Amino acid sequence: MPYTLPPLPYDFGALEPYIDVMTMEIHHDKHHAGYVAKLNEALKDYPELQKKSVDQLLLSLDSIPEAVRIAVRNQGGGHANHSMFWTLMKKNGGGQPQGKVAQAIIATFGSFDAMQEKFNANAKAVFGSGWSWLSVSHDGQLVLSSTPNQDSPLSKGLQPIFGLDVWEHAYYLKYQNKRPDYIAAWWHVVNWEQVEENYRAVIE
Ligand code: MN3
Repeated sequence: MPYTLPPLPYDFGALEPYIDVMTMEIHHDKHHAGYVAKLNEALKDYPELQKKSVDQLLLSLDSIPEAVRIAVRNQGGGHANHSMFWTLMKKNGGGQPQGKVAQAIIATFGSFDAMQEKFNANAKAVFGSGWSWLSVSHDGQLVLSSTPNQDSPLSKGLQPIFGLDVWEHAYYLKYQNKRPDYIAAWWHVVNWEQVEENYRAVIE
């Protein structure tokens, strides 16, 4: 199978108490695995598409045959988004960013707190399921946005460096209807070294 589920880079319980162990197990082993399986199933008769990375597929959705375009958008988006999401968290994470991404955040939004406030507002405002993102545009600018469902910023010409899953499956077992509490807790597990690496990979 061309697309595979990346292993979680830490134990299922590593993000406790902010993200509970059962949520992590189901989220990774069932939800993310499901996106991978359905993407492989959708592209089984498209060997040329299978040669592309999932990010490459999402960069040019218009060029994907119509018969599988929605599957690539949803299942491929789910695969790409979650593959990044796991790496954006770690045990004993949180705090504030350092390095170039921190400088860019201050230059763009005025302060880390101002960025965080807008990011959180976008996350809370997602109606139904979706994501809040910090991305880099083609001209190197940081951009905050949200996407519905599993849509990737890549399909909008943005390179995501940082994003939060606000689907209910990401938080419902522990936080139920209290999405704002989940959003607030999540900042305690952010892996800022990875965000810095993602930012440098785009701008350098
Ligand atoms: Mn999810």
